[in-house]
Amino acid sequence: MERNTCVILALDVTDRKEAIRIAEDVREFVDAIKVGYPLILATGLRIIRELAEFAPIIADFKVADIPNTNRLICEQVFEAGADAVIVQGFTGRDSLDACIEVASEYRKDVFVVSEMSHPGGAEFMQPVAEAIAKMAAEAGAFGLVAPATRPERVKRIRKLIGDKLTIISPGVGAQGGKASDVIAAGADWVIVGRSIYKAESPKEAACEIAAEIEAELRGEN
Ligand code: O7E
Repeated sequence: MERNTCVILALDVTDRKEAIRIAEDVREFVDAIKVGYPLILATGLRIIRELAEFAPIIADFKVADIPNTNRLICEQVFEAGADAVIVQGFTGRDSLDACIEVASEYRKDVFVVSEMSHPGGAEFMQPVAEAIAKMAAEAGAFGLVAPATRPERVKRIRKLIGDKLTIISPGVGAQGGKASDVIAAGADWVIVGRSIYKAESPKEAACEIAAEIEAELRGEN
Protein backbone atom coordinates (compact mmCIF):
# COMPACT_ATOMS: atom_id res chain seq x y z
CA MET A 1 0.00 0.00 0.00
CA GLU A 2 1.50 3.33 -1.00
CA ARG A 3 1.75 6.10 1.56
CA ASN A 4 0.77 9.42 0.04
CA THR A 5 -1.98 11.19 1.98
CA CYS A 6 -1.78 8.82 5.01
CA VAL A 7 -5.61 8.71 5.05
CA ILE A 8 -7.70 5.53 4.86
CA LEU A 9 -11.43 6.00 4.38
CA ALA A 10 -13.66 3.74 6.51
CA LEU A 11 -16.62 3.44 4.17
CA ASP A 12 -19.34 2.33 6.58
CA VAL A 13 -22.33 3.37 4.50
CA THR A 14 -24.91 0.75 3.52
CA ASP A 15 -26.00 1.94 0.10
CA ARG A 16 -24.06 0.78 -2.96
CA LYS A 17 -24.52 3.92 -5.03
CA GLU A 18 -23.62 6.19 -2.12
CA ALA A 19 -20.49 4.11 -1.46
CA ILE A 20 -19.36 4.39 -5.07
CA ARG A 21 -20.15 8.11 -5.23
CA ILE A 22 -18.12 8.84 -2.07
CA ALA A 23 -15.20 6.63 -3.16
CA GLU A 24 -15.00 8.42 -6.49
CA ASP A 25 -15.30 11.82 -4.81
CA VAL A 26 -12.46 11.30 -2.30
CA ARG A 27 -10.11 9.09 -4.33
CA GLU A 28 -7.31 11.67 -4.67
CA PHE A 29 -7.16 12.20 -0.90
CA VAL A 30 -7.18 8.61 0.36
CA ASP A 31 -4.53 5.89 0.10
CA ALA A 32 -7.02 3.05 0.67
CA ILE A 33 -10.65 2.33 1.43
CA LYS A 34 -11.61 0.09 4.34
CA VAL A 35 -14.84 -1.83 3.90
CA GLY A 36 -16.45 -3.93 6.59
CA TYR A 37 -19.62 -5.64 7.70
CA PRO A 38 -22.02 -2.68 7.30
CA LEU A 39 -21.33 -2.18 3.59
CA ILE A 40 -20.60 -5.78 2.63
CA LEU A 41 -23.62 -7.26 4.43
CA ALA A 42 -25.82 -4.62 2.80
CA THR A 43 -24.47 -4.86 -0.75
CA GLY A 44 -22.55 -8.12 -1.13
CA LEU A 45 -18.90 -9.00 -1.60
CA ARG A 46 -18.85 -7.73 -5.18
CA ILE A 47 -18.66 -4.18 -3.80
CA ILE A 48 -14.97 -4.87 -3.14
CA ARG A 49 -14.18 -5.12 -6.88
CA GLU A 50 -16.36 -2.12 -7.67
CA LEU A 51 -14.52 0.06 -5.15
CA ALA A 52 -11.09 -1.30 -6.07
CA GLU A 53 -11.35 0.86 -9.16
CA PHE A 54 -10.79 3.89 -6.93
CA ALA A 55 -8.28 2.74 -4.28
CA PRO A 56 -6.73 -0.37 -2.70
CA ILE A 57 -9.32 -2.14 -0.54
CA ILE A 58 -8.80 -3.26 3.06
CA ALA A 59 -11.40 -5.84 4.07
CA ASP A 60 -12.22 -5.30 7.72
CA PHE A 61 -13.66 -8.62 8.85
CA LYS A 62 -11.68 -8.64 12.11
CA VAL A 63 -11.15 -12.34 11.44
CA ALA A 64 -11.14 -14.22 14.77
CA ASP A 65 -11.52 -17.98 14.41
CA ILE A 66 -9.60 -21.26 14.40
CA PRO A 67 -6.86 -21.54 11.75
CA ASN A 68 -8.90 -23.57 9.26
CA THR A 69 -11.86 -21.18 9.33
CA ASN A 70 -9.54 -18.17 9.16
CA ARG A 71 -7.92 -19.69 6.07
CA LEU A 72 -11.30 -20.17 4.39
CA ILE A 73 -12.38 -16.60 5.21
CA CYS A 74 -9.14 -15.06 3.92
CA GLU A 75 -9.35 -17.05 0.67
CA GLN A 76 -12.82 -15.62 0.05
CA VAL A 77 -11.68 -12.09 0.87
CA PHE A 78 -8.71 -12.18 -1.51
CA GLU A 79 -10.68 -13.96 -4.27
CA ALA A 80 -13.14 -11.06 -3.99
CA GLY A 81 -10.36 -8.62 -4.86
CA ALA A 82 -9.27 -7.18 -1.49
CA ASP A 83 -5.67 -6.00 -1.11
CA ALA A 84 -5.53 -6.56 2.63
CA VAL A 85 -7.50 -8.16 5.44
CA ILE A 86 -7.86 -7.14 9.07
CA VAL A 87 -7.65 -9.92 11.64
CA GLN A 88 -7.82 -10.09 15.42
CA GLY A 89 -4.64 -10.99 17.26
CA PHE A 90 -6.18 -12.36 20.47
CA THR A 91 -7.01 -15.72 18.86
CA GLY A 92 -3.30 -16.57 18.95
CA ARG A 93 -0.34 -17.32 16.72
CA ASP A 94 -1.71 -20.34 14.85
CA SER A 95 -4.85 -18.45 13.82
CA LEU A 96 -2.77 -15.48 12.69
CA ASP A 97 -0.30 -17.71 10.82
CA ALA A 98 -3.19 -19.18 8.82
CA CYS A 99 -4.20 -15.68 7.63
CA ILE A 100 -0.62 -14.70 6.81
CA GLU A 101 -0.06 -17.92 4.84
CA VAL A 102 -3.11 -17.26 2.67
CA ALA A 103 -2.16 -13.58 2.26
CA SER A 104 1.32 -14.51 1.08
CA GLU A 105 -0.12 -17.01 -1.43
CA TYR A 106 -2.14 -14.14 -2.89
CA ARG A 107 0.67 -11.57 -2.33
CA LYS A 108 -1.65 -9.53 -0.11
CA ASP A 109 -1.35 -7.96 3.34
CA VAL A 110 -2.59 -8.70 6.86
CA PHE A 111 -3.25 -6.07 9.52
CA VAL A 112 -3.63 -7.28 13.11
CA VAL A 113 -5.81 -5.51 15.68
CA SER A 114 -3.81 -5.00 18.87
CA GLU A 115 -6.02 -2.61 20.86
CA MET A 116 -9.33 -1.04 19.91
CA SER A 117 -10.14 2.66 19.97
CA HIS A 118 -13.43 2.74 21.88
CA PRO A 119 -13.46 3.04 25.72
CA GLY A 120 -14.15 -0.72 26.05
CA GLY A 121 -10.95 -1.37 24.10
CA ALA A 122 -9.02 -0.52 27.25
CA GLU A 123 -10.85 -3.17 29.33
CA PHE A 124 -9.62 -6.49 27.97
CA MET A 125 -7.44 -5.71 24.96
CA GLN A 126 -5.11 -3.03 26.30
CA PRO A 127 -3.42 -5.34 28.83
CA VAL A 128 -2.49 -7.79 26.03
CA ALA A 129 -1.91 -5.29 23.21
CA GLU A 130 1.86 -5.26 23.46
CA ALA A 131 2.06 -9.07 23.40
CA ILE A 132 -0.20 -9.07 20.33
CA ALA A 133 2.01 -6.45 18.66
CA LYS A 134 5.14 -8.53 19.28
CA MET A 135 3.43 -11.66 17.95
CA ALA A 136 2.29 -9.82 14.81
CA ALA A 137 5.87 -8.65 14.15
CA GLU A 138 7.28 -12.16 14.65
CA ALA A 139 4.60 -13.70 12.43
CA GLY A 140 5.39 -11.32 9.56
CA ALA A 141 2.18 -9.30 9.41
CA PHE A 142 2.21 -6.10 7.36
CA GLY A 143 0.69 -3.89 10.01
CA LEU A 144 -1.13 -3.29 13.26
CA VAL A 145 -4.35 -1.48 14.16
CA ALA A 146 -3.83 0.84 17.15
CA PRO A 147 -6.11 3.52 18.66
CA ALA A 148 -6.04 7.15 17.50
CA THR A 149 -8.06 7.94 20.61
CA ARG A 150 -4.96 7.11 22.71
CA PRO A 151 -1.90 8.52 20.88
CA GLU A 152 0.26 7.63 23.87
CA ARG A 153 -0.56 3.96 23.23
CA VAL A 154 0.37 4.32 19.56
CA LYS A 155 3.67 5.85 20.64
CA ARG A 156 4.30 2.97 23.05
CA ILE A 157 3.49 0.35 20.42
CA ARG A 158 5.64 2.10 17.79
CA LYS A 159 8.56 2.07 20.23
CA LEU A 160 8.05 -1.62 20.85
CA ILE A 161 7.84 -2.72 17.20
CA GLY A 162 10.22 -0.19 15.64
CA ASP A 163 9.91 -0.24 11.86
CA LYS A 164 8.90 -3.89 11.63
CA LEU A 165 5.22 -3.13 11.12
CA THR A 166 3.10 -0.33 9.77
CA ILE A 167 0.40 1.14 12.04
CA ILE A 168 -3.08 2.10 10.87
CA SER A 169 -5.06 4.05 13.41
CA PRO A 170 -8.85 4.46 13.69
CA GLY A 171 -10.66 6.86 15.99
CA VAL A 172 -9.96 10.22 14.32
CA GLY A 173 -12.79 12.76 14.29
CA ALA A 174 -16.07 11.19 15.44
CA GLN A 175 -14.34 9.25 18.26
CA GLY A 176 -12.29 12.25 19.36
CA GLY A 177 -8.80 11.51 18.00
CA LYS A 178 -6.79 14.08 16.05
CA ALA A 179 -5.04 13.02 12.84
CA SER A 180 -1.84 15.03 13.33
CA ASP A 181 -1.45 13.81 16.94
CA VAL A 182 -1.58 10.15 16.00
CA ILE A 183 0.74 10.58 13.01
CA ALA A 184 3.17 12.40 15.34
CA ALA A 185 2.84 9.44 17.73
CA GLY A 186 4.04 7.04 15.04
CA ALA A 187 1.03 5.89 13.00
CA ASP A 188 1.53 5.52 9.23
CA TRP A 189 -2.11 6.01 8.33
CA VAL A 190 -5.25 7.27 10.06
CA ILE A 191 -8.56 5.53 9.40
CA VAL A 192 -11.45 7.99 9.16
CA GLY A 193 -15.11 7.14 8.70
CA ARG A 194 -17.96 9.44 9.75
CA SER A 195 -15.95 12.68 9.60
CA ILE A 196 -15.55 12.04 5.88
CA TYR A 197 -18.57 10.08 4.67
CA LYS A 198 -21.08 12.10 6.71
CA ALA A 199 -19.55 15.48 5.76
CA GLU A 200 -21.44 17.79 3.45
CA SER A 201 -18.45 17.48 1.12
CA PRO A 202 -16.56 14.22 1.75
CA LYS A 203 -13.91 15.42 -0.67
CA GLU A 204 -13.24 18.62 1.28
CA ALA A 205 -13.24 16.74 4.58
CA ALA A 206 -10.70 14.21 3.28
CA CYS A 207 -8.61 17.02 1.77
CA GLU A 208 -8.52 18.86 5.12
CA ILE A 209 -7.37 15.79 7.03
CA ALA A 210 -4.71 15.05 4.42
CA ALA A 211 -3.50 18.69 4.64
CA GLU A 212 -3.34 18.51 8.45
CA ILE A 213 -1.18 15.38 8.20
CA GLU A 214 1.03 16.88 5.52
CA ALA A 215 1.65 19.93 7.72
CA GLU A 216 2.52 17.65 10.65
CA LEU A 217 4.97 15.67 8.55
CA ARG A 218 6.57 18.88 7.31
CA GLY A 219 6.94 19.98 10.93
CA GLU A 220 4.60 22.93 10.61
CA ASN A 221 2.24 22.03 13.46
O1 O7E B 1 -15.38 6.39 14.00
P1 O7E B 1 -15.34 6.46 12.52
O2 O7E B 1 -16.66 6.72 11.89
O3 O7E B 1 -14.24 7.36 12.00
O4 O7E B 1 -14.96 4.99 11.98
C1 O7E B 1 -13.87 4.28 12.44
C2 O7E B 1 -13.76 2.98 11.68
O5 O7E B 1 -12.66 2.23 12.21
C3 O7E B 1 -14.97 2.07 11.79
O6 O7E B 1 -15.07 1.33 10.58
C4 O7E B 1 -14.62 1.14 12.92
O7 O7E B 1 -15.26 -0.11 12.79
C5 O7E B 1 -13.12 0.99 12.76
N1 O7E B 1 -12.35 0.70 13.97
C6 O7E B 1 -12.43 1.53 15.07
O8 O7E B 1 -13.12 2.54 15.06
N2 O7E B 1 -11.71 1.21 16.19
C7 O7E B 1 -10.90 0.12 16.26
O9 O7E B 1 -10.26 -0.09 17.27
C8 O7E B 1 -10.78 -0.71 15.14
C9 O7E B 1 -11.48 -0.37 13.99
C10 O7E B 1 -11.19 -1.11 12.84
O10 O7E B 1 -11.44 -0.76 11.72
O11 O7E B 1 -10.48 -2.20 13.00
C11 O7E B 1 -9.76 -2.53 11.97
C12 O7E B 1 -8.95 -1.36 11.42
